[in-house]
Amino acid sequence: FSVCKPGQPYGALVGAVLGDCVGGEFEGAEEVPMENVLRHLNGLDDETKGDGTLEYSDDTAMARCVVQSLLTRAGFDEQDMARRFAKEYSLAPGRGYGSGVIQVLKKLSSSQLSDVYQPARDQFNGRGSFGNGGAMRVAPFALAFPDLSDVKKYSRSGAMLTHSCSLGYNGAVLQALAVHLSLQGALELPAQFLDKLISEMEEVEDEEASRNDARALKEAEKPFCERLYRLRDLMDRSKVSIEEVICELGNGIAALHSVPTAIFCVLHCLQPRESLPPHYGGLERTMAYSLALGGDTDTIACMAGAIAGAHYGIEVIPEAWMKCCEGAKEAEVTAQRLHALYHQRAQGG
Ligand code: R7I
Ligand code: MG
Ligand code: MG
Repeated sequence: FSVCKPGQPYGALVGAVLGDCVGGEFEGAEEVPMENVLRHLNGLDDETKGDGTLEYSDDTAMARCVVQSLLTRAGFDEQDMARRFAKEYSLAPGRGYGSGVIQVLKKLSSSQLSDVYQPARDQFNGRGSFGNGGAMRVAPFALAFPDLSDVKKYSRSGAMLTHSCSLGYNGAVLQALAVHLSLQGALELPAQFLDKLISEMEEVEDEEASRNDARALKEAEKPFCERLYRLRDLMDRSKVSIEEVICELGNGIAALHSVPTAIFCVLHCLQPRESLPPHYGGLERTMAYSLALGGDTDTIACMAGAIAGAHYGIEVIPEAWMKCCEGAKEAEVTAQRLHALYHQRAQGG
């Protein structure tokens, strides 16, 4: 494995929190003019606003549980993580959770539960959820484990605590891979980054369970791979409209309609774009662009923020943004501790 630059792991977790907090403003909006996005983002510089005025949602609430569980157990422990999800929900149920996952979180708090994966399997007539709730909280897995195979294995299991449909948990695997590769500097070569994601997902989606789910839901044979190929076509075009991105990749609450989209936002914003202010750096461009897509903006910006934050590092994050977003400072501290876990594992400790 290669080693990442100092500020990057912090950038990944903080980027995710910022995306969730700033994206909440437009969640569910069908059309979001770029001028509204820029007005919202400019407003963050307003000194008169208090600290943490933009609250985080379920995306960050669950990611915090993942971080705390990985740190406390020094690795993945499904019982502990499930307990933390349930407890967090019972303490703060109003963070905007998906309407289905609430049932899982309630069942997970039962002391009689013998299999923590069972409530997720019961969702949606036994097929499990394909929502993006597994993917939105997955970044800490990418930070904690040095081996790609561990990142894949544990991000999948972590997602399956609430999302047992392969179109849900494979989205989490894809997002974790993107953050992990970005931490290693893979976005310096965007075409190879995408090739690597495709070759990994070709293998992931080759599994029988994935093939069965894809068939049952009338999706392509390998749905995430198919989207990644579409993403590559979009990147090759000289001009792409917001409408085309939404049409080809989606902006919805399903992992399939949001994880590839978040990856596209990052890749598209690696360079300056006409529609975005020239003084914006790459992370700010990624945030603004993600919000302008509308739909599941908090989650798409959260996932794009994690990948972009891993690439650009924490140094480029505007201080004013750090201040307004609830949980951003805390994410910086916990990312440091997670990164220590990574080093411990990398050294075989
Ligand atoms: O995936 P999940 O945790 O929701 C995450 C989203 C993020 O945008 C958050 O910011 C928050 O707003 O919610 O929650 P789920 O309830 O598992 O899935 C979300 C929604 O996807 C469900 O409420 C359904 O509308 C839809 N969905 C399905 N619909 C039909 N059949 C997910 N799986 C299915 C399915 O199998
Ligand atoms: Mg949310
Ligand atoms: Mg959302």
